[in-house]
Amino acid sequence: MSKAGVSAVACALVALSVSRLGVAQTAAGHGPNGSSSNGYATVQQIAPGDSSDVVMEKAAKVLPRPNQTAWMRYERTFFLHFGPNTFRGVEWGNGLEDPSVYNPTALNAEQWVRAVKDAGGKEIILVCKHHDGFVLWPTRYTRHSVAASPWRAGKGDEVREVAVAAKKYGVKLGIYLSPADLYQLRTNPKNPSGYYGDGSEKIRSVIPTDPASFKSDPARGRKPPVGRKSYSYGVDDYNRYFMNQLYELLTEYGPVVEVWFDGANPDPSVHETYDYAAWYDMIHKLQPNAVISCKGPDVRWVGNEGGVGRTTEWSVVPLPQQPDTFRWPDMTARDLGSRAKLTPGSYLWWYPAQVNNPILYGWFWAAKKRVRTAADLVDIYYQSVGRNGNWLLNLSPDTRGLVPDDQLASLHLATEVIDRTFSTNLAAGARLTADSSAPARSPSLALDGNLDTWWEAAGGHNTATLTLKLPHPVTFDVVSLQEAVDHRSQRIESFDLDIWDGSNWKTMDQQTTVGHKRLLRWSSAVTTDQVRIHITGSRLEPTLAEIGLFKQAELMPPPVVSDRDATGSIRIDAPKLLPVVYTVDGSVPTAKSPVYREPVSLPRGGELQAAYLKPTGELGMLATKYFSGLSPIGWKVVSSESEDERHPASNAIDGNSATFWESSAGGNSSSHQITVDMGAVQQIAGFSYLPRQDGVREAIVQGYRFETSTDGVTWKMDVDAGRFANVRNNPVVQEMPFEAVAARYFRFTALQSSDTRASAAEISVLPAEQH
Ligand code: FUL
Repeated sequence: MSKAGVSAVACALVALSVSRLGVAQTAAGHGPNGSSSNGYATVQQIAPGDSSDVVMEKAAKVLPRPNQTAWMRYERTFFLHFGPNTFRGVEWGNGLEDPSVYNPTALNAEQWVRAVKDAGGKEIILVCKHHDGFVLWPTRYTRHSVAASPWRAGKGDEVREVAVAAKKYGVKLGIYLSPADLYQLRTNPKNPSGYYGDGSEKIRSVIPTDPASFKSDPARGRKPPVGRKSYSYGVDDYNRYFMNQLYELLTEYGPVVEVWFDGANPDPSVHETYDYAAWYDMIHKLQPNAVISCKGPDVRWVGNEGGVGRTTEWSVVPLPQQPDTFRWPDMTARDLGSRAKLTPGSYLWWYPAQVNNPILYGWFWAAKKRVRTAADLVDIYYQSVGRNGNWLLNLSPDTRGLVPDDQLASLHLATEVIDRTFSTNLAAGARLTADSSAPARSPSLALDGNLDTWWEAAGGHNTATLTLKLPHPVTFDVVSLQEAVDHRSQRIESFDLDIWDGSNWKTMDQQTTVGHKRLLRWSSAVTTDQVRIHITGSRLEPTLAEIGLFKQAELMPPPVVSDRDATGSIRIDAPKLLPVVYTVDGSVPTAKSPVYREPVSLPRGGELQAAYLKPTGELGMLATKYFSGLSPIGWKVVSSESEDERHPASNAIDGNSATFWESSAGGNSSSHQITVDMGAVQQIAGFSYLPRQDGVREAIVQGYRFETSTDGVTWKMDVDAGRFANVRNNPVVQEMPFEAVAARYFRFTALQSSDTRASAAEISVLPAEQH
């Protein structure tokens, strides 16, 4: 943010005092909504008698809080998941891990941070402790940390190495500290004195606590680092443990811009109450500029891990109660902030979306996990940054402690496409006019490259028409719009984008919200010398801080690989009149790979990779698609415990990932079952489960049993009480290997799911020779 911007925001908030959550409250004498004299505030409450105009004005005058303004402009940020799970090839650990598993041979935090920097990343959020409870810095409060591992002979500090590298490369540091902690779980046989859920009383505790008297006398502190203070909270053992770790992270590693609290918990059988209010309070004292994300007041999880923001994405969100006492549940509904949601009594709060997604099909590296293609990453950029969200892309170092080349290659190519696309704003030099403008808010301010100056419609005008006249016709396929959110909140509710075709205006796109950034991306470019932005709905006078027209970088897009049909065939759609080369053995295609002529048959599973072959001999962008397990050729469902009439059991073996089986509601929630006859005996060594792919998180199976039989009468238990880790948040295909068996029938039982029903888009088996 430019200096001008900081002072403008500061001015808007002058005379406001900031409470625990950074809620701007007015000096004595002002109303309960924390509104300043011009009505702007960081929280507004809708009163029962408010007219719809008043509601709209309040919503349009909710400003980001000071710690959020810089964050919103980072746009591209990175996560880094690395820890015991990396060495065990799992997504979720169990708390039984021996610290000796953590033993990277070549860990190089500079390599991680350089990857972030080269990809235009402004921030790296490091997982400092995941759900397994292993601590990646030498904490004073448990031996279960890097200090007990062979890495750097127990002298290593992963957090320090990342913090030092981040500072060197000018990348901001964020921390992820998992509230769920399986090592500390009261029931963990490896740690019988675990704190999590130990039923201890809340007692006055000084943070930082003296580790020697952590249990016996927590009112005894240890000396805080120079320039830091001690704080006192009434907390139980686990919260004291957690806060001491937070304290270490927030006082010993330099500035921290984001603290990420995950809501996930692999073992909810043991209950622990998190003292969020105390955690937030201490964060505000130690790192007042940090945003608190996910289970916190400043940054909202977008609701999926697939990299998809809403096309209507409001950063102003109504809360049912005061932000100070709210517990920040996941907000996954489609509509979070439209007019219909702004009901009396709600508190309106700046709560922008963060789109987190892994570059692998999972958060931790494992040899088998595939990398998203550059084309996927570019799509995700448009679906996150381009939809008023920040993108949080995860990198996964392998067991060496290095981000592998395949992740770097994909990221590098995606970055090149994004950076080249946005390097030239084709609207520069154009003349922008508007049918109305507020004093000193002329349209030219939307073309000056400065987000802190903006065009604003004249008072009383909630619609507007802006016309961009270009000195010459330009060819573009991306339009970028940005509102002056740091100064005027988010207001635009709907707009049309028109181009002049020489004799008429032609509407190219109709969309809803804009916010910090909205990107329109078209499948074919248009050429024109006049563009019109028609703002058809706005909560108050609309603003635009910047407008851009861009042409997507001319890299050859990937061809489109179809689903595998029930007979095992896959088509490649290649609208460009160029040959397509492909492979099915996991290798990247080259100019010498087979040329696609007819559907490819992969009845036993595998990966298809394809790219256009240009006349120069170079390849275009890669499409890759993985097909799990055997095709269901000749399979049939023998029985299913129940099925919803719209989602029959046969959908689970139809080779179509878009349809799914769903058991009917009200059945026995722990035994929804499906039995399949594969028609002939096969050697199999595992099964795969593809969760429903429609974005709905209900009825996704989390715990299962898998049995096989050669005759449908005698059954062999292959896996009892198995679990899919993190499948609800990240519903990608789950492959569960087991010892090879001969089977003609299989029976899949859902032992636990995300509600009383069970569902499956596809269930298949893994042929034995693959393993
Ligand atoms: C989820 C976790 O369970 C995953 O393991 C990962 O850390 C992701 C960012 O959040 O909720």
